[in-house]
Amino acid sequence: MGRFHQHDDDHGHHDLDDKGDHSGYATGTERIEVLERIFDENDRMAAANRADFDAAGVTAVNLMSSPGAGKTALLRHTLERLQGCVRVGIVEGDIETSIDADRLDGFGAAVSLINTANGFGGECHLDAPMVRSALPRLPLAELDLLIVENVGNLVCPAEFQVGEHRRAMVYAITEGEEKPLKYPVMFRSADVVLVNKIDLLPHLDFDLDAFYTNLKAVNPNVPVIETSARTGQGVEQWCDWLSNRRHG
Ligand SMILES: Nc1nc2c(ncn2[C@@H]2O[C@H](COP(=O)(O)OP(=O)(O)OP(=O)(O)O)[C@@H](O)[C@H]2O)c(=O)[nH]1
Ligand SMILES: [Mg+2]
Ligand SMILES: [Zn+2]
Repeated sequence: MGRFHQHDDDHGHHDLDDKGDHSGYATGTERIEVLERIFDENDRMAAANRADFDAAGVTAVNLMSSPGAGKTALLRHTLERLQGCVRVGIVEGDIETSIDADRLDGFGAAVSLINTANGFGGECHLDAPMVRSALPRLPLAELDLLIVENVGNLVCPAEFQVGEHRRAMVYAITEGEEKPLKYPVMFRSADVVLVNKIDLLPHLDFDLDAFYTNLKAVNPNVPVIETSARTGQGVEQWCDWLSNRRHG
């Protein structure tokens, strides 16, 4: 039984004297207050991060997706393409391992790794304090663009600002057409959606038109770029999108 266990009695109220496995969230109101406090603190830290990015002339992009949609694979192409013209920093968020940080090494970008299992309770998303903890390892003043690869997760990353100016979402066509309807929060909050693994289209029973209809239902005007980390399709357009969002 978890934190929100309710007694199955005919009074329909919590027995506050019962220690049981309750952990203090006796009423819905208290729970909302706790959540509001967490989000308030996060928003304050996100504002501090954004102020640091602005002071350094850095545009920050929060890159989010389900696990395995292709964030790191696309970032490898991105760094390769931008190398020499845009000074890029990466905050790489993972629960454990430096696998993705290692994959982004060697393209001239400064990479700062956050493992959430290392001091952040193994969280399944990045929040503003975590990103803040990664900033001292980056030469912010020497960067134009900071890309935060969030933890692979289609739900809670979208609930936490990390100080980004823009949000980019990678969606892979292997995930199913209905995902914008079932998991609307991230799709709704995205400033651009990369429709990735487009090279697999001939091999799948995937209805691209149905996906676009569903995406439009939750985020009508979001720009879309069809991409493939296999063939490099769409990477140029994506890099243009990133470059146009850089500060002067
Ligand atoms: N065919 C094809 N495979 C892709 C494409 N993009 C990524 N992949 C493959 O999909 C797998 C996952 O890609 P990653 O780049 O690790 O995905 P990710 O979103 O960074 O994953 P997490 O960081 O674990 O959330 C890898 O095996 C990639 O090679 C694509 O456009 N086409
Ligand atoms: Mg990755
Ligand atoms: Zn989470």
